[in-house]
Amino acid sequence: MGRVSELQLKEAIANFNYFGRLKACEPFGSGHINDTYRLTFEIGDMGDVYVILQRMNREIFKKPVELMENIVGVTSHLRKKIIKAGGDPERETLNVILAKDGKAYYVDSMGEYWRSFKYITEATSYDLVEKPEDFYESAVAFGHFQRMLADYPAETLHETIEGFHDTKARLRAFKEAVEKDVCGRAASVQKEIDFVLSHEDTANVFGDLLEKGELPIRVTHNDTKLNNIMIDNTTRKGICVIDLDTVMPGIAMNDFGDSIRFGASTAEEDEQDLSKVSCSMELFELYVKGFLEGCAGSLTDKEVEMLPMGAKVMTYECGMRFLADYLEGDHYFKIHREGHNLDRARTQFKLVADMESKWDTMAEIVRKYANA
Ligand code: ADP
Ligand code: GN1
Ligand code: MG
Repeated sequence: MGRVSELQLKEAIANFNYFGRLKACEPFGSGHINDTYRLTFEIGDMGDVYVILQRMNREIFKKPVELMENIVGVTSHLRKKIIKAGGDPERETLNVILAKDGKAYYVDSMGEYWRSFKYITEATSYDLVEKPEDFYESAVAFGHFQRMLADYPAETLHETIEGFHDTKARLRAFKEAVEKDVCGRAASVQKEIDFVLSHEDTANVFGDLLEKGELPIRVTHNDTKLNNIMIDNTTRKGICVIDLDTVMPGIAMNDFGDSIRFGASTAEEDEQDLSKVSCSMELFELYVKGFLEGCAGSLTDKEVEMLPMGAKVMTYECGMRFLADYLEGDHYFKIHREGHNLDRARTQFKLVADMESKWDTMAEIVRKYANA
């Protein structure tokens, strides 16, 4: 896929329904998947307007047209609900800006897909929790997001990444990466590989429960990390859930768990000093409280009971994905330094081990709010 060239960027900008004079164009955010830019347009005397422009990752998203169909469908659904509830649909959901030909995407002359969104103003996406209350608010918003999509026709959603949170399949792919060892890196990370292999039971938990019919399938976000939510700078509420590429049928515990893995960690996802990495029980508790409030009684007893497991499974799965990518030559997640994916994998395994040592506390916290 390669880097975005200036020419390619210019071509994309020229083909969306933008007005005004382009004043600035800068790479934006810290997502690992798409190439995101923030553009600034000056619109006469009305001042500056920002928009988000993204080149979609075509190696990861093989069916970009279907993916955008999902996003248009989901955001239209959310928009109606937000209006009905008296909210602001310009800030509380993503809004797609159409290309000049009326499509929700633009295909450039290199065959790459681009899309654009209105910019959520006066809000911030965080890579680390700055104020614990923000994490609580993000939980309410992610829970509420899931609830707003409870009546979305799931059968109309395309699977944008096959088996995205099929942890069993992820483990099979991991083993293959170890076996092939295309970069000759496996021997140097044997300790991490052993960690993954010794947790096979963690990979099987949800697949087994699903097979037994013990868990409901819902429309879920599937990528609920803290930097995929915009926190309002003034009210500090979780104003808008973004990054809707993986909204698909899934299980509630994964949305809960992915947030814990990223946001309840005491360090950033790529921290190299592992002594700084642990799962904060204070943040875990805030998230449990907020998520259950946001879901507003829609979860079954089994789902609630399995929330801590969601945290462990998502953290384990993500660590395994980072390590597999390291072994395969870093082609999936964007890296910014040598060994970046290995550092990320290590923080995840440290978190899994930490969660295991705090297992009883996590279960107790969940019980406390389940019965509240
Ligand atoms: P990726 O899949 O690469 O993570 P995202 O869609 O999450 O891509 O976008 C990357 C970052 O860009 C986000 O974490 C957020 O900081 C910023 N961003 C994305 N969409 C918007 C938006 N509509 N308004 C403001 N910021 C946004
Ligand atoms: C990716 O797109 P982004 O950066 O928000 C990834 C998630 C991982 C996460 C790890 C489509 O999320 O699954 O959990 O990185 N998204 C995709 O930080 O693979
Ligand atoms: Mg993102």
